[in-house]
Amino acid sequence: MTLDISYSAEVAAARQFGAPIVALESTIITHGMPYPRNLETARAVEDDIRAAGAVPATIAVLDGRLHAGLDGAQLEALAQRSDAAKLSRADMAVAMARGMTGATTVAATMIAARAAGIQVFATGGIGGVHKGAEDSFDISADLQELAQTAVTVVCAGAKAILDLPKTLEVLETLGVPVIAYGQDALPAFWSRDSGLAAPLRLDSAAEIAAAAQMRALLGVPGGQLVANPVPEADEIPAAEMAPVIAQATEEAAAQGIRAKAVTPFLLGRILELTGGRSLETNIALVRSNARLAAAIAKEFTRLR
Ligand code: PSU
Ligand code: MN
Repeated sequence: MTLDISYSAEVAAARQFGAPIVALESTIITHGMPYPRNLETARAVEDDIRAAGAVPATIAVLDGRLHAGLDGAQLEALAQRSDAAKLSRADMAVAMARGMTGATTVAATMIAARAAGIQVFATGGIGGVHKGAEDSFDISADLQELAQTAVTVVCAGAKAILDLPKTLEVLETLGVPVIAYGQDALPAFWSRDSGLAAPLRLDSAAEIAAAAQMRALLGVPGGQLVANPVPEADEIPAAEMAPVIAQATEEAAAQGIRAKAVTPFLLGRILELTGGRSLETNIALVRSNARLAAAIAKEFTRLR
């Protein structure tokens, strides 16, 4: 048995001609944003990548088949269904064996991207160490995946709902390069500045692609995390987000929200508490990350 990936027509053509490809995750569609903004955003992000001269490959498991690139109808069906599973490293293979439909997290999308030969992937924010992890042990599988799987992940920083200092410590322990793009501070998803210094900084897509190449040449496994600050016009300052995040986090604890449900719950509550403003910022930052990822994908094709 071999892994049979279903490629969309544009991704199949890009693979054939060696054109730049950017992978996209789908949990942000099914569990990160409400319908219909999730669908509009997924389409806009794909168009941003095309406009930047690369090909988008949205990753998902549909009826047990791993897809790299969804057509319009598949994307719409996924965005509309409320029963899609949230698949990470632990569950993707089981979902495929059972013929299930599910969206891929950052970790699962990295696995799929590597299997499809795609070197770069854009998302909003990765998972990390949750606040209170000393009691809950809630640390996203995304962090381990970055240590193992050679894909460059472009995000806007770890989501600010997390314990960012602890997330940085774990990434350092795992040997994951955390690279702020164009600034010294680590961005914090909705905000440009987390108040923490980023361990590394690069200022061009070419350097980011070259660093991935060097890592591979050194024989070091794993990927790299690029933290691209949300555009200034779209940011919500960290001081404004802090009380909202604190309230949502308290509610999650009071309601006994656990495991995979934590991140979707927090994002949903923060959307309500900000009157929808956090969603607009989330959309803007994903689109900005997609444009940077396309530039990096083009540099990867130059290095080949
Ligand atoms: N970025 C967003 N919205 C999201 C996510 C990322 O803007 O919903 C998803 C990603 O799929 C990421 C997941 O892998 O949240 C993290 O979930 P957890 O904390 O359960 O590992
Ligand atoms: Mn978790």
